[in-house]
Amino acid sequence: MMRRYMLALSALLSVSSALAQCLITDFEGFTLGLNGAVLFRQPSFSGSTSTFLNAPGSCDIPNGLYNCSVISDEQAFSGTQSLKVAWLFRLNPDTNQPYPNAWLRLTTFNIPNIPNPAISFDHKVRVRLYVPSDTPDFYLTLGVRETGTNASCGGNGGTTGGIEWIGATSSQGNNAPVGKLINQKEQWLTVTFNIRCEPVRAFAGSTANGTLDGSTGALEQLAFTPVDPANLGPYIVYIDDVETIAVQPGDVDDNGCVDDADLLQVLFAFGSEGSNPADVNCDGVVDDADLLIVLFNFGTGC
Ligand SMILES: [Ca+2]
Ligand SMILES: [Ca+2]
Ligand SMILES: [Ca+2]
Ligand SMILES: [Ca+2]
Repeated sequence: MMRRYMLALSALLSVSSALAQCLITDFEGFTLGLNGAVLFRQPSFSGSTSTFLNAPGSCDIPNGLYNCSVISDEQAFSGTQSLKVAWLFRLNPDTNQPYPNAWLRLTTFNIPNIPNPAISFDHKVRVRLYVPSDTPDFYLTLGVRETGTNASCGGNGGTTGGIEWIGATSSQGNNAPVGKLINQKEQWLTVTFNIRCEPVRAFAGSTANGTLDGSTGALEQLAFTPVDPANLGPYIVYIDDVETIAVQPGDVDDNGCVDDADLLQVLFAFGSEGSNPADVNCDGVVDDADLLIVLFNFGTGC
């Protein structure tokens, strides 16, 4: 009986390790100045949003050219390097007015280094951001492609299948996703998308239907939607440590240990509705069910 249990357990572990959590990249070890070559393409790459951009071919910020997805050592969450992303929106040349539906689609599509990274939809995707004070506020949304890949985490997850938005509850001007508000400046932020918990909205492709199909796919894109589309920028954002992490029941702050810090987050958020990390059972409200999950798991991982 015990042996059968152990076999079942090891089978389960081997299945889950096929797409185990991972650090997709910390942007270390790449040549400084590489543009549009590591994880995310240049802002101008996607035809979905290039219309909205003042996007020259190159990245030369001192000379006013903002088309950057460059390896930089100006800021770093880990090590000495991160990815510096910079773009500028433009006025609609027909009306001389800002586009009310402006956004930037920053995609991993078949890029030379770390293309279409494979992820499990059962994990969280975590991104670190540093936003300089001059960058206007924006919304960040995660786009995943339903490729059903068998690749290991961070490997090439492919480019077939539809794309769903994770973490957007609405859209601006019809198609610009409104995800997590990013309005804190001059500090490293941790932005976490708990894929199974977040609202899902359809973007594009055959299986894009507002519901996650399958359990694996590719991290296809990040969407940057301006809070005020009339604010053309420039927008500068540093990205570091793009990773997936396991969902550990009761670990609200994702530090690997369920303790009184997690308990306090549930208590402070008690009664609140909508997307909230303290809603550990993902039912849209922070209540005693979440409290019980934290208490039952108290001490785990500590
Ligand atoms: Ca780094
Ligand atoms: Ca779908
Ligand atoms: Ca914790
Ligand atoms: Ca709940």
